[in-house]
Amino acid sequence: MGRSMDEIARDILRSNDRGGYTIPTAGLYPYQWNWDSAFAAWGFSTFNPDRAWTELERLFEAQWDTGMVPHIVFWKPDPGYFPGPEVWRTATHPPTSGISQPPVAAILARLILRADDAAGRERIAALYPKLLASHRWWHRHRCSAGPAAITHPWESGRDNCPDWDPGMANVDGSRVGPYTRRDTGHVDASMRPTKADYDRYLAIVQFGRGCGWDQDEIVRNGPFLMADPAMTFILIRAHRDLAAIGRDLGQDVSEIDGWIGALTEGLAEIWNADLGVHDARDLRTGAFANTLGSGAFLAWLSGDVPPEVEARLVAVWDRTRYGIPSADPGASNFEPRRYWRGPMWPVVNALIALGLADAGRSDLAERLRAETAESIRAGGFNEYFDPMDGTPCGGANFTWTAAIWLTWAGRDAAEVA
Ligand code: 9WN
Repeated sequence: MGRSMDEIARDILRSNDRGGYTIPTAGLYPYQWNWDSAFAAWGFSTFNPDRAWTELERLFEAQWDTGMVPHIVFWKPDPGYFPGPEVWRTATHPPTSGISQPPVAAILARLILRADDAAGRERIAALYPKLLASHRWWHRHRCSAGPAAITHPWESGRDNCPDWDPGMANVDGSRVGPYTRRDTGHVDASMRPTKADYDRYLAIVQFGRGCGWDQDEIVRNGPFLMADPAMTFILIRAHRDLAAIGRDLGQDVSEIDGWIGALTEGLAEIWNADLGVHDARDLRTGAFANTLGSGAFLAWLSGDVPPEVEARLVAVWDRTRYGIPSADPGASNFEPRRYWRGPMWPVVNALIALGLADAGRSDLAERLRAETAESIRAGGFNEYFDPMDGTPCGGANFTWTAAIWLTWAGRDAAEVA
């Protein structure tokens, strides 16, 4: 008899384990990534709670003195990935990148704790001040415009989605000098960001490196600064979860409550009245991206979604066969297999479903779970999928797809509730 999907998923987590931290997938992504690791922890919590906490602890070992949790931790050199530590040059130990990634750690830590409170009591008490420092960093360095902003498309975790096109148009990528990409040696180039994207990604890194990763300077004068609805929704939800954890630990959480209030007010800055949803906005020019993709669907994470907004979102979802697309299939720039310019990402669906379930939309949450599960069952534990025909894309044996299978997609409705 063959192995069950659950067994395969657990094996993927174990085989991507590099000794306390988990890589997203062998070859393409050989280091520890910030939000991938938090999802890995959630996955581990279904069969090894101790290992789940270790994953988060390793990630926070790389936290900067400023509170920032970097987006990549370069624990061991690996020539298979570009740009590596020699490009970022952060002067930290361990070497890391110089930007962050969506702060899902508090959201997932709370779920991990809920699953096995006894196993997590001491671990969360030790982690709490570090989580608090990272949230304070987000408030201090990324939220001064009201909503949460990103200083590099990689910071959003949704690298080349159309949301960043207006900000990327301001970036001069013509002077970055020669370099060799590694991603296209692992995955078909047609599924990856373009060379023009990479030139600009590197120009933004070069600016950060040039100012010694001074975050005030990067926000003030860096080549790219965009407000991100997805990050704003995630951060509101993460603040709420952190406050709940803090209250349980007997802490005063009024500072966190203040951040939640400020961010919620900040949402008004990214309301695109023409589109009728929250939308990415270039903070240098004020221009909206005018895109409707999975970022807008994360609204459910931060609270209830009015019926007219829900109708607009669901109309986009109805254009696909397999889950929520990273960009609207009805838009002329939709590319169903090019990374974040259209594909469906199981891990993002899992986050959206958390919001849907909490908002009492278990019908939509179950539809999303079933469509995600169907694509993974048919195609394997890939990084992402073509939302129109379910073709598995990107890296195989992917950690976060295995993790969300074990915690969500592979559970039926009764278990998930
Ligand atoms: C840059 C690891 C990461 C994810 C991101 C995803 C992709 C990296 C890349 O892979 O980004 O951070 O090189 O393309 O976009 O969400 O965390 O899985």
